[in-house]
Amino acid sequence: MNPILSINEEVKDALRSGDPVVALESTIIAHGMPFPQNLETAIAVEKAVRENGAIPATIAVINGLPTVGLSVEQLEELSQAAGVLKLSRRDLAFAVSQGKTGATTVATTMIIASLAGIELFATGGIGGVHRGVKDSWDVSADITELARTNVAVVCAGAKSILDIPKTLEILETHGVPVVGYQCDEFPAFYCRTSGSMVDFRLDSPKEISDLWFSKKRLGLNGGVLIANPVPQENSLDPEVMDAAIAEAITRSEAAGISGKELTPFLLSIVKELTQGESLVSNIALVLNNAELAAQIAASMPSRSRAVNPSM
Ligand code: PSU
Ligand code: MN
Repeated sequence: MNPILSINEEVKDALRSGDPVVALESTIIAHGMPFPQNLETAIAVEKAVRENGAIPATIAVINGLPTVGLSVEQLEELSQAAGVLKLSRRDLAFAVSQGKTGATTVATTMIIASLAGIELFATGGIGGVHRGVKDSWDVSADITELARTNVAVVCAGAKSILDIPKTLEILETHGVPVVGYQCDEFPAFYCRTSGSMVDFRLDSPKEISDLWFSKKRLGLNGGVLIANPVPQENSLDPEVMDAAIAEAITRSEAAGISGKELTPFLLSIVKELTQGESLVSNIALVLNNAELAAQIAASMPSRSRAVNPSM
């Protein structure tokens, strides 16, 4: 059975001719940033991908149809519509069968990108192992997706709303290589350091695409996580961020928040406590990741780009 996908013509053409394509997620638009910065960023990120030699494909589920390469009208709708679902792997079949509109998380963007034959994906931060996991068992489905789906994900590390050492441990268990781009430490989203080391440091987009190609030739399933630190001029003070995150966790516990609501809740409190500053940093790091993902995609040998035969 062919996957049910809508892929825009430009992306389809690029995939058919083996040109570089970069997938982009939509949870960041619908749930990660306020309007109008979310829409402005979504448009700027697509432009950054183009300027660095690749075709952008923002992904979401629109009225039940997994859509690869959103139009400006669809971006506008996602950026303002109330009631846009947050779709992780668990939620995808429900949304498709019920004709719902939803933003895709890292996990679901990977699934849809992979169905379309896209191998590179840029985001802000991934989900992972939450602090307090021993009681809550809260581990993001992003982790298990990285374990199984063949998409390379460029991120700025993970926010320290997560337990970063445990997140790296479980990535190791699942055999997911964590690459630091021009860095030795795994970055903590707004901050360039986290105290935890990456597995491998690579200093050029070409070396990252070589690693990706080797993984494919070895038949190793799963993703690669590329950690790209926020630009120095946009990084925030780790102490200020730690205090905001500790406060957010305290409030989430007091309010009894759990499950898929937890990440958006923590993100909104951190945003509130750090006011505009964290938003500026967030926008800068997403743009920075889009640029790197496009450079990696553009340095891949064309033959290594998969084209889904069902398209
Ligand atoms: N972390 C961030 N910003 C985000 C997310 C995580 O710093 O926007 C979003 C991403 O879409 C990620 C999702 O895939 O939250 C993870 O949610 P959960 O922890 O419920 O799996
Ligand atoms: Mn969770």
